[in-house]
Amino acid sequence: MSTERTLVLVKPDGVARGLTGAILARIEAKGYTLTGLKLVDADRAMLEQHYEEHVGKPFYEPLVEFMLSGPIVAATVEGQGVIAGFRSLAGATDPTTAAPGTIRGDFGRDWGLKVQQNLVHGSDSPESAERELGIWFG
Ligand code: RTP
Ligand code: MG
Repeated sequence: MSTERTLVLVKPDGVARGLTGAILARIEAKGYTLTGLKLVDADRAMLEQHYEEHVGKPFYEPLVEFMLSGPIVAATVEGQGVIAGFRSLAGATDPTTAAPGTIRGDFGRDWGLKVQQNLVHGSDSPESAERELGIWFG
């Protein structure tokens, strides 16, 4: 497994609930390294690029609106196999079904249909990571 880098976002719900530190602590405890970190007020153009794969899906517009609703913490995270590794730490997309022990399983609330409020984002492939890091860290 090679050293990789990935984009992690603590979404507006995670920042608003004061969970940024707890989430970053799990990343560091796992042995991954934070190599970039900032608080960002995203704009629509960035989010349209970030979520381009989801354009046209029913959850797309509510997702973009949610990501505009407050500050986001953006992090560059490096480590062996960190792309899949962070997604394991994050857990399943829907916090109502994410396993205990994961970020979404432990901290995610049952938001009913508001699946977008799942605390974190992590890139899903090396190609996505490079593309997304370009958007958030330019
Ligand atoms: P992420 O990209 O945020 O790391 O999460 P993911 O890969 O687990 O989920 P993805 O399928 O890429 O979806 C991106 C984000 O869209 C919201 N979502 N809502 N049915 C729905 O209402 C729905 N499905 C997805 C979530 O915020 C998800 O993280
Ligand atoms: Mg995704």
